[in-house]
Amino acid sequence: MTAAVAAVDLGATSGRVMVGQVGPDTLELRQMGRFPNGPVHTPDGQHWNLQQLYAHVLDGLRSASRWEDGIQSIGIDSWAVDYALLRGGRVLGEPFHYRDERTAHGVDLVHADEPFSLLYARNGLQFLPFNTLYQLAVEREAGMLGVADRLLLVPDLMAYYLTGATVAEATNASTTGLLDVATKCWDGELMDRLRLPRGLFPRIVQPGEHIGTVLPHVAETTGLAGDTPVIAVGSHDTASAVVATPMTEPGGAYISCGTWGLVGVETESPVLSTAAREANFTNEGGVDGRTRFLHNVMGLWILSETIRTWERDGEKVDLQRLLAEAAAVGGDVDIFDANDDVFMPTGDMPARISTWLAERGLRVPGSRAQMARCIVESLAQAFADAVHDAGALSAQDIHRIHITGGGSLNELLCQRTADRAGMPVVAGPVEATAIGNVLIQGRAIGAVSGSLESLRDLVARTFNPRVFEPQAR
Ligand code: LFR
Repeated sequence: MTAAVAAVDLGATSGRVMVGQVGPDTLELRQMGRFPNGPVHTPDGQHWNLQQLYAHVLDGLRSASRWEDGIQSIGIDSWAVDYALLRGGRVLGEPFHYRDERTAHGVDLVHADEPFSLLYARNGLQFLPFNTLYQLAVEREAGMLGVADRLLLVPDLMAYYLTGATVAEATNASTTGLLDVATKCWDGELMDRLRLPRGLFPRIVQPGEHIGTVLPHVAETTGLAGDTPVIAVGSHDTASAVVATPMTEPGGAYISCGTWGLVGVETESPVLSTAAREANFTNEGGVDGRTRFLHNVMGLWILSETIRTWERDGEKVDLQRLLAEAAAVGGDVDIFDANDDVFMPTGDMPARISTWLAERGLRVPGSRAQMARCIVESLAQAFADAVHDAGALSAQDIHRIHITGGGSLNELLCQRTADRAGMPVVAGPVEATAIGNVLIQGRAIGAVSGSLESLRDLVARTFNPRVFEPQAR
C-alpha cells in the first residue's frame, strides 16, 4: 500500500509543506508551498511571526489537499528550543527568537541555581545559551510565568493550532534542558529548583502517536477530510533529518546541514562523560528512543548572514556564482573557529570574521570570493573536527560522513569536508528533514514498517546520494 501524507517542515530561514507518497518501495516528495521565515524585531527584541507561518501552513495544506485527495495524516517539525506561553488556550504574544540576546542573562540566572556540570548530568545537553530553560529563567524574572498556564514548543504550537490538542513531542522536549536524560520524562525536581511551574509542561508524546484530528474550521479552510490526524513525528527537525540519513552500515556520522550544522552519531544510550561535556556534545532524544549525540556547529548561517550583510544596500548576491568563485580561489586561506559564539547573533558577519582573523594575526579575506572560501573552509574544518570528536567520545569507528539538508547541495563544502576529515562524504538527501517526517507518519499509518534501519534502507534505495572522495590538496 502507498499512502499520501503532508509534511510541514519549518526552518529558521524558510518553511515548506510537502506531500509525501510512502510505501514499502516508494518514497517521493512534492513541494506544495515554500515560504520565507526570519526574525521580526519589536521593541522588546527578536520574535518569530508564527501567526504568519500558520497562515502559510494552511495555504500549503490547501494546495496539498487539492493535489492529492487522500492525504491521510499531517506531521510537523521545526527548529528546537523556542516556545509560546499560553493562558486558557490563548497565546501570550509571539515566541522569542533563540538568537535574541536576552538569553545571556538567563544563563546567569540558571547557573546561579544549578551549575552547568550538574545540569549536564541531569539533562545531557550541550551548552547553548538559548536552550529553553535559560529563556524561561528570563520569563520568570519578567513575571510571565505567573500568568501563563501552558508552554508549547513551536511544532507543538502548530499542532495545537490545527487540532486544539496540547502535547509536548519527545524529541523536541529533549532540547529544553528540562527532560531527564535517563528517564526521558520531565524533570520536576529541576523545574522546582529553577522555580519553573511544573504545570506549564504538557503531556509528552512519542513520534508515531496521534496528537488529534484537524479542527472543523481547519478542515473547511484546507479541504482536508475532517478526520485527518496530526501525527507526532520527530518534531525536532534534526531528529527527523537523522531518521532519513541513509546510514545503512555502522561507521557513519551525520551532518544535518542547514542554518546549523548538527554533527554527530546515533547512539543507543546517552554519553555523559566529562570529556563529552567538555567537548560540548549534546544527547538529544531521537526517534525510537535513540540518542542523537552531536555538536551544534554554526552552519550555513555564517554564509547566509554574510550574504544578507552584503545585500543590505539592495544589491543581489548570486549564491551559485559566489560559490563557483570561492572554489576557484587559489592557495590557502586562513580559517576562523566556526564554533565561536561571536558569530551567533544577527548582524554584520563579514566584519566579525575579519576582526576575528585580524585579532589573531591571520590573513583577512580581500574579496567576496575569498570571504566565501574562508567561510566554507572554516565550516569544513569545524565539521571534520566534530566528526572526529563524535567518534572518539562515543567509541565508534567512523569512516563515512553523511551530509543532508541544504549543505548537501554545496559541492565545495562537501568536498572540503571530505578532504579535511580524510573520509568520504555521502551527500543527500537535501530534504532529509521532510523525508524523516513523512517516514514516521508512514510507519504510524501502516504504509511502511520496521526499524529506523529499514526506513533508512528505503531512503538509500529511493534517493541517489552523491559521493565526494577525500583528495589531497
Ligand atoms: C536546527 C536546530 C538545531 C537547534 C537549533 C535551534 O534547525 O533545530 O538542532 O539547536 O535549530 O533550535
